[in-house]
Amino acid sequence: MKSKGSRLSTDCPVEFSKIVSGFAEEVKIRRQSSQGQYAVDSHPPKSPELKHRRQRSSSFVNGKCRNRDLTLLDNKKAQEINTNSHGQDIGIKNLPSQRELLNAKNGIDFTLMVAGQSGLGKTTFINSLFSTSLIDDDIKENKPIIRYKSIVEGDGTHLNFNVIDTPGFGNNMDNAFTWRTMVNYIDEEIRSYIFQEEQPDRTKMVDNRVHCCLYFLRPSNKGIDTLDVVTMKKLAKRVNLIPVIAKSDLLTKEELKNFKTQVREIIRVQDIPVCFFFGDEVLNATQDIFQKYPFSIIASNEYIFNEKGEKVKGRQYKWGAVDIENEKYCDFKILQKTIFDWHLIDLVESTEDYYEKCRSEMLRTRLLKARDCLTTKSVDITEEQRKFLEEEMNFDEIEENKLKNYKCYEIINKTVMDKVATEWDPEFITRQLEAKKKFNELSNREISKFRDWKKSLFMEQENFNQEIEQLNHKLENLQLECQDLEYKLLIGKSSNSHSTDSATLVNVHIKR
Ligand SMILES: Nc1nc2c(ncn2[C@@H]2O[C@H](COP(=O)(O)OP(=O)(O)OP(=O)(O)O)[C@@H](O)[C@H]2O)c(=O)[nH]1
Ligand SMILES: [Mg+2]
Repeated sequence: MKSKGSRLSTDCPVEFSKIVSGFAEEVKIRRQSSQGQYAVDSHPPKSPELKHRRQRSSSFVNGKCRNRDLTLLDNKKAQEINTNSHGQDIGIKNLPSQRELLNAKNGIDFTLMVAGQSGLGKTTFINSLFSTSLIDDDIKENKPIIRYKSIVEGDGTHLNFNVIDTPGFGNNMDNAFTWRTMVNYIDEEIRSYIFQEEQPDRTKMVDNRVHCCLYFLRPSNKGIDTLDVVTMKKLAKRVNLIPVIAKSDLLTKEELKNFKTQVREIIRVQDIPVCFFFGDEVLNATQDIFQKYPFSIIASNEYIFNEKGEKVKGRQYKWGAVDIENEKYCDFKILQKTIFDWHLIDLVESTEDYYEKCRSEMLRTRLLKARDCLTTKSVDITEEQRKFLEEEMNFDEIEENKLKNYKCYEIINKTVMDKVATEWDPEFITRQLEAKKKFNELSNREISKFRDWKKSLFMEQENFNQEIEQLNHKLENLQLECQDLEYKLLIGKSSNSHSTDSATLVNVHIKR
């Protein structure tokens, strides 16, 4: 694993991992209750190390790290931009420190999702991270997705930390589409942020975009469930996914090693991208994640005494105890540092890049929808407006239009264009597909019912026809019998009377 010192330029200036773990005493974790109020868990400072950390300045704006920006400016360049063409100071020397203050004031928004099948210790892990019951498992809300908000304060800045828990995942009888809830949630938060940015008042913007998803895998020696493979595939395209092996204390050292290799192989073969959004510029600096995953973790909310007699978070067994923060036994501490110390900024910035792509795609789609409306004439606009759009707008090079794009929004009513956002909404599409599936099932059922019905009608008709034929046959026989009888009767009569002429008799017989 890379040492922290080797990648100072992208390191998070505040060691949030120490702050979030209960052993950094300066911690203030404010949990947001369902009523929107914050409860404060505060720990008075004890360690002298905190003094040192307090002196380290911290600065972020929209997830940008001060250190990273400053390394871009060498001294000469800084001198140049501080002075005008006559070499006079133009007063922007203090810009970095002003920016630092501003950044520290804004804090940093970070959202972590924990996903994976039920009972693998997601909730326990989050509570172990914070050494406090951030997630209250006694309050059982019957929801597939629950967001917990907290503010972690320290070193003159703060972390607006959100945890997305996904309780009960994979507990249904049919789990074929259970991943949809998480995927929809992630997509929806992106859309919601785009929508917020378009509002006139952007001071109250809430950033719930998911920056990282820890996917918990069941410890086993039989590979990964199909449900996990499918879910990871879907999530990995939308969020920085980091697979972790849950409850790794249930495997022996050898089993764990083999399982890690198996997981890496499955992930490679199935083409599941880990931390998909990391761009080329941070790929080298983030190699530790790619070399280390899947992180093996043991979670616990209990405290034990280690061999040195120190009180530590750990699990007690009949045969002994495990300190979960000891890197000899699991990667809990390394994962905590990876997320909060070493790659917090990378996770936030890379998500920002993904967001930019989504935003640009969505706005582009709106303009193309406007072109469709124009060509299909499905929107009511004046001749003058149509002329403007047809002559002035270049739909092939949207960027070239600059402010004309805005005019296009104005002319083709935004609601018309927003329709496409709904139409492209994965939830809408899924529901539409479901409705279509249901409709097809229903119509297939009715069609087969109708076929059975038709078949039985045909059979009945066949039976009737046969009956009719038999009756006709009987009738014919009866008629013949009648004729014979009548004939016999006439013969008998004629032999008795001799008077009736035989011609009439024959005539009657022929008529019959
Ligand atoms: N052996 C072992 N048990 C663990 C570990 N982590 C959690 N557990 C136990 O596993 C059980 C389930 O843990 P939870 O944290 O509730 O699991 P979850 O993933 O949140 O489950 P759902 O909320 O149902 O999705 C609890 O009894 C935990 O004490 C671990 O690392 N090792
Ligand atoms: Mg849980």
